[in-house]
Amino acid sequence: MVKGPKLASGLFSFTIVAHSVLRCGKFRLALGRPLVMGVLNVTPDSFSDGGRYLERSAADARARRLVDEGADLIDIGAESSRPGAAGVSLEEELSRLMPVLEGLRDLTVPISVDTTKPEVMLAAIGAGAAMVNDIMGLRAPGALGAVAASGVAVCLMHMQGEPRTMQCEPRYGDVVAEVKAFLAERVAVAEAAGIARERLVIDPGFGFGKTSGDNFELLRNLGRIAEIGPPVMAGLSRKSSLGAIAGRGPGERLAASLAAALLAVQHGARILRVHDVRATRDALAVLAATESGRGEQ
Ligand code: 9MG
Repeated sequence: MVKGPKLASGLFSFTIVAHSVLRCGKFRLALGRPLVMGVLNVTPDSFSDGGRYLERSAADARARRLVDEGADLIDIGAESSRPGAAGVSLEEELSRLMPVLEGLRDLTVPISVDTTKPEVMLAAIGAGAAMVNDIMGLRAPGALGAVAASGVAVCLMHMQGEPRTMQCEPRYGDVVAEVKAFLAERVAVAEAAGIARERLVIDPGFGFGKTSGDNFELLRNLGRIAEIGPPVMAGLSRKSSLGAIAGRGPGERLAASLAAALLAVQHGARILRVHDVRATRDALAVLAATESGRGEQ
């Protein structure tokens, strides 16, 4: 039930809205309000928090802090996907990720694993991960099969090229139409492989083989991506397009990230992938109060 505008009688109108649910392993996440996914990189070289959480104890403490701050999910990545990053071996990725995952089995929110490797997906699901966040949209051979039989959620993201070279010369005719067509095709492929729609999330992949202009064009047109059906995830937090607009380095992009997060929700995003969970929850609370009229009480 959603509170609507005040009527002439002084009473409020109410509308019954059927909100969808994201199936995430043993979890069911209601999508009635925007969800916040907290980022945890157990890498030496991620663009924002690289090197800070390589120690298992530091990663563990960070994940629990993100939950305390209000994260609905935690996304753990053990291979950097920042522009220019080279891939890591399967062994290296597993050795960074698995001890952290094992230590977080008791976490009260779903853990998503940011990986493109089917072997990592399988190991992570075995260790309790409830979601796979794949910047390649399950295009690696074996990736569809690795997740299909499980009940985990999957984020299918768009990327032009690969992290090492993707920002060299991104080029589109119509970025929104091309990203939309790609994601619609990946949703169809995932469903045909047996991954139910209630397990799917789509993501235009801000910064992944896109110019700053492409990113803002996508943000402005997120509603067209949402027309595909599954909930849309937006990951703009601390990214360089925001730094370029605000003239700030990665550690100074909080205000720009919050602005982008609210704009993403207003244009149709249902999940925000962010570094600053508490601040994002506060910003979302202001948006929710504005939209529901709760601020009047
Ligand atoms: C891993 N990673 C980094 N940025 C991302 C984004 O914008 N979306 C998703 N799904 N994953 C991301």
